[in-house]
Amino acid sequence: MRAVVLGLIGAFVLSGAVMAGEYLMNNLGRTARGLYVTFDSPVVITSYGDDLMNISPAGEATEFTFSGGEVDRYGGQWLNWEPADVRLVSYWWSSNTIVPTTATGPQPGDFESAQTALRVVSDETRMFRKSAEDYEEGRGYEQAIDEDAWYGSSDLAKLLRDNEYAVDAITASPITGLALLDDDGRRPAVLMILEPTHERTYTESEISAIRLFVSTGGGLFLASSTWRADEASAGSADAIARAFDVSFRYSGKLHDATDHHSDNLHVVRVSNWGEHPIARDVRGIYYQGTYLDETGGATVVGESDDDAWFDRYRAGDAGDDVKQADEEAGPLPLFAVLEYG
Ligand SMILES: [Ca+2]
Ligand SMILES: [Ca+2]
Repeated sequence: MRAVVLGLIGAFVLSGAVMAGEYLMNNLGRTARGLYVTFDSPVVITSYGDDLMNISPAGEATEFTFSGGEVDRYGGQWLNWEPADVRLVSYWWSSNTIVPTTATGPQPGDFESAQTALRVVSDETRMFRKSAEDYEEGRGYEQAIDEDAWYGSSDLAKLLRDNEYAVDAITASPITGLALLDDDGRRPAVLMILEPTHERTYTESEISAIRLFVSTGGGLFLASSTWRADEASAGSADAIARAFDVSFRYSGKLHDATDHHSDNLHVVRVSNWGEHPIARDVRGIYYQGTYLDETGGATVVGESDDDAWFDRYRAGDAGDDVKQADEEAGPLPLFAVLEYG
């Protein structure tokens, strides 16, 4: 295959005086059915082939989609364009059948990057600011990847970086497919949404963008602590989860009287792990939050003990650390993995 690629590049060089060309390899890891390319100035695609037979639009443009066929894993699509000095800036493959609509045009978020790096983007569009005494200008936000106070996520970011991941944050809403791209037009491997705040809920268009990101090959790491009856909007994570037929239990917090940290019955040590690769070598995690109410098509990979329970928030309190008869008992699902799209 490599020889074929080199041969094609050679052909492009020979014809480079009047037109430019590129061979784009499908490195999605599976069969592709659509390709989106974008240039820094308008071009005419003078020739292309052979696997994706349809091009849209037909004339001069800066963005094109190819469809109407299949490209095997590690196969590719070649294309030539003119003028030759225009640069192809980015491209995405899709495993889904692409039906370009002339009304709105293809959206880059509809496509998977051919260049997905080991990059994790943390959602910091809705950071919760700690109280005044905890706050320093430019800092003091819960779960911020640069925050090294106890409520920050700098330890998690460091762990990811130590394992070769690049970690950065999206800070401006709305979340869109384009907003997740880096400066080179590459999509991240994973979008991380850790405990959305009490502030603004996620809009329908953002949730659609997140679902599209996942259905076209992106990863989503979604976590929720908990939320109270009088803080309904803090259930933002739940609205995202429901887009994948999963939900977080409302208004309460997991407790375990026999496995917890220090005196905190609600900081539960979780030791029951399934066989999934994501749980491999995991022995214990301290966990604070609600549980997964509906798990839909997801595979539960971590659950509580039998003697854990869901301590419900009652009117005016945040639970009483005592199990009442009507409170759900373990085992309760806490971690789940869903293949989607
Ligand atoms: Ca226990
Ligand atoms: Ca209780």
